[in-house]
Amino acid sequence: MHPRFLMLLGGAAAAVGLIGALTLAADHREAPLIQEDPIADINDVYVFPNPNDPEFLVLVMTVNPFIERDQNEGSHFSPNVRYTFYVDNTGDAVPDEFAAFTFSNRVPTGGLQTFTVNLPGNIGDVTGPVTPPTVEPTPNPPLITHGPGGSRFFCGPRDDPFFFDLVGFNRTLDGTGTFSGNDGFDGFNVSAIVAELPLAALMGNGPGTLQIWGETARRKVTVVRSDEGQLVKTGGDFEQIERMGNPAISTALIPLNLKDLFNIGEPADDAADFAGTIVASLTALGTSQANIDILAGVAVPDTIKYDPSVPVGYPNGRALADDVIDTLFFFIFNQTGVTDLVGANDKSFLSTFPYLAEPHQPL
Ligand SMILES: [Ca+2]
Ligand SMILES: [Ca+2]
Ligand SMILES: [Ca+2]
Ligand SMILES: [Ca+2]
Repeated sequence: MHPRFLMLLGGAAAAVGLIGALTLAADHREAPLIQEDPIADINDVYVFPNPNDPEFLVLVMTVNPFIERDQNEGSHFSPNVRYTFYVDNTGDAVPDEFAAFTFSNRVPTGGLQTFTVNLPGNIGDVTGPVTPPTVEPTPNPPLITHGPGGSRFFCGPRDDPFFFDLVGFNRTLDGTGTFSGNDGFDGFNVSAIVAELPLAALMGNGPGTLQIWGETARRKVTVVRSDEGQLVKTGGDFEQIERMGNPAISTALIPLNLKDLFNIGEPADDAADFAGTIVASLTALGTSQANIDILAGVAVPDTIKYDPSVPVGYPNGRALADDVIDTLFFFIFNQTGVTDLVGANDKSFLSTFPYLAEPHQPL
């Protein structure tokens, strides 16, 4: 274990290995290529039941990390990127259902950007408006689109629900400080996609535990000159940019030279392609075999597992308020009580759709 973490533990644990270049945010800017592509950068994926009606499951994907309150106008979605939730209900980490969001071009005259999402079960599409950002002190109210079967959708700017003492973590690694409990994500916004879907439409006839992950993909575009001498854009297939299930797995446990590869991988291949790497990272951190086994069950494949018959709480699903980093620390550091001292988001979550707190606004 990194000597600085030994200090945090009062030197109680045995020291082995090094954290090395370990960095940690949930999944914000975690890999070299995605750092240059914030509009397709998945920060986090959340899976939790509607707190007022467990027959509905809420799926959240946040992108566009670290939007400052004065830069809210940057909160939008790319018309060239597809944002997808995949759902496996047969236990093989191969998708059985999906909900894929695509977006219109932004209208320069102030019209609303729109989204289109297919409904799981292949029963059609829903289109609705993206909630626009505003520079006013009060955010625009969330525009909620209702679909068949009680489904609901929101796309737009929100407070980043992730919380973690990122500076304290890096100072710990550098040997210049420790956790101070300051939320490094305090005051930042993200672009959020929230889908609430009937649980029955996702469950199929499988074993009762869902596996869910997010993916971004961009359409390959070719620009050619037509016979008339005009430039014509032709759309090709979608190419995967990033995928994400669990918080911090790629960020913390996949080495830098493999992060881009991990992002274009498929969960069904994770056991073959990345389990050895993840185990080696945990071993280097000093994680015991018993805790490695627990974390492997969470992170390989990199999907969020959710059994609706058990109360939600990471790693069973992931609710907005779950202190996922402390949960991961609990197992990584052998259940010794390492904490970043940040236990909650800087804003209160809503008890009603779209659940995420409203965005921070210019003062
Ligand atoms: Ca990411
Ligand atoms: Ca499947
Ligand atoms: Ca926040
Ligand atoms: Ca924490």
